Amino acid sequence: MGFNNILFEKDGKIALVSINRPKALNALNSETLKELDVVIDQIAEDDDIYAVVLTGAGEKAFVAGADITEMKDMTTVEGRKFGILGNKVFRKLELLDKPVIAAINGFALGGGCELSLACDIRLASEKAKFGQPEVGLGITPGFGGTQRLTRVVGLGMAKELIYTAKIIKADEALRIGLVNRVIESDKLLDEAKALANQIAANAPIAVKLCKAAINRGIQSDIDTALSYESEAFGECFSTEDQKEGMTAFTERRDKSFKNK
Ligand code: DAK
Repeated sequence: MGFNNILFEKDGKIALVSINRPKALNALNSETLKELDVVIDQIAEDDDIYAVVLTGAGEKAFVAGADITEMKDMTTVEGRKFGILGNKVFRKLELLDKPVIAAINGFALGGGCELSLACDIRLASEKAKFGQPEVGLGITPGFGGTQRLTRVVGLGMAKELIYTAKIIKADEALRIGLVNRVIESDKLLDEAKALANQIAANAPIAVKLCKAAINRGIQSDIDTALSYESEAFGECFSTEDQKEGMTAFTERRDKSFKNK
């Protein structure tokens, strides 16, 4: 399927997805959300993709939020439909069984900040700016901001960002733990791809099980969470890659994982 608002390419074992509406600062309209939904399904079904980099096309924005022009005149029913679609797509991304790295190259506001929060790892360029401006528009964050931001930066910091609607720069995002690191703008994509390739060099099923255990465990009490880890650990022993990883170690040779 061809996309109007998304660029999708494969590079070895990684996929690069770019939200591609630079004239609207990559704002998420319904069509873009639907295309993102399709691309996530394609990635999920492709056994040769081990990790994903998600970024925004153009110089200025990762994603400047949900599309205000489209939302402005929505009826209650349309607004609800739009919210359900966005939440479904963001959750699908969060649950995708491959790690997703957000390469945040500019504005990540509202739904854009929330999109980065549905990714596993956030890398920011020096030009990146973050915020949840929704209350200034008369709405609440609607794509998980009140929940995922709180889990990443903590209660006090999330409340300050959401209640004030202020926009923070990359260095402040790093200080509060919203991003893992800040990178020179022209090196951002290469570093994000290098990180994705570093992940892709490991056993993909083990990485997938780690993602599921972390994501499920963070919402559970410690005993339940540790049981997820035990389950995941046990499951690894049914894979060829576990045999390969350990045999390669004992034979002192390079390993070759097959995603099996
Ligand atoms: N939507 C639509 N168009 C946008 C946009 C957006 N979010 N952000 C920017 N654009 C468009 C601008 O209208 C402009 O288009 P033209 O006028 O050239 O046609 C073009 O992108 C360039 O923008 P600017 O001219 O404004 O560029 P500046 O450098 O001057 O300013 C800016 C950049 C990022 C500071 C500014 O564009 C801005 O403040 N943008 C809006 C940022 C924002 O407020 N984002 C949050 C959107 S609200 C829910 C579900 C979801 C949500 C809420 C509820 N439910 C489930 C209930 C999510 C809400 C949001 O994300």
